[in-house]
Amino acid sequence: MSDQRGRARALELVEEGRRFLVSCHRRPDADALGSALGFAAILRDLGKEAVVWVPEDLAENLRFLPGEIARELPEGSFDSAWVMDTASEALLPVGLPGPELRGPLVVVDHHAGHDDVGDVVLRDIEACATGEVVMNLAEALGRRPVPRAAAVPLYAAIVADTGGFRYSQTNARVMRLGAELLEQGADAWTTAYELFEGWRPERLKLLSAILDTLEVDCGGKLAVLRVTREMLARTGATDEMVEGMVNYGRMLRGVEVAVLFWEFPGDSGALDTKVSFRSRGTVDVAAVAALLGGGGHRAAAGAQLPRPLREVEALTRGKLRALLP
Ligand SMILES: [Mn+2]
Repeated sequence: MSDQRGRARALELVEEGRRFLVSCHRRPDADALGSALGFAAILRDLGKEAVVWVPEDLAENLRFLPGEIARELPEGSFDSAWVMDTASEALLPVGLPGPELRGPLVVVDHHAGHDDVGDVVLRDIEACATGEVVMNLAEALGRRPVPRAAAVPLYAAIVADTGGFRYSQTNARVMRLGAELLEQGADAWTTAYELFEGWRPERLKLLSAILDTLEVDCGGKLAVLRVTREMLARTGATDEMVEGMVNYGRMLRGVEVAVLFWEFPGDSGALDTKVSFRSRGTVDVAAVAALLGGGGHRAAAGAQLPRPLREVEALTRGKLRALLP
């Protein structure tokens, strides 16, 4: 089901506006940042001024994405502010200016679980990526095929969220979007290498340490992995390198759900626990994550709790055992 309530208003805001602030959720991934860069390129193609603003360090594997990104919020006001791939108020960029400076806040998204964030919401939960929602918006704005400057970031957005055109939302429509972006200048191997390969030795050593923690539960249907601060210190790996490690649990034949418990520095100075879920599709892990105060998609979701790893693990495994008898 699509949420098209905001579509007419979003198109109006593009047509009426002159200067746009474009951003994405905290700790951006390729869909979030690629959608922001791609949308900004489409706005510029329409003769508008677009500022892409991301007030934090970018993960190393996103640095190949073309387009200028402001770390500091530029001077002046905006006619509207657009935040990509965001379903929750808590994930809005830190320091997002108030309505008097930024204008209406437009949220562009494809997550099923969400709160009421955004004055205008453009959400399509059937889209494979927010990048696809941006391409549909481009179509309504008469900008298809998308301008060449938008092709690399939007291709990265779709490749990342479909796991390289592998996950269940991959279909003929999604492949046609990919084909258009390749025709407009994206490169398949460069993108795949930057997003999925190009690892540092510390990351491979971290993977080895994580695999050592593997436990299989629920008659082979649940794979459990862990990351502690000690493992990160021992291997020299960074938190950023943990991204995607949960996928290794799902690779096991017979596993329906993989879960990774990750000690993560919390706001209070104590350690939080992040929980990452992956499902093969039969179990809705977004619903499990929601029980822990998190969210996400049916097959990929997460949560973060201000409690020690062992406690969060016991709580989570209890909930998963009820779903995986
Ligand atoms: Mn996404």
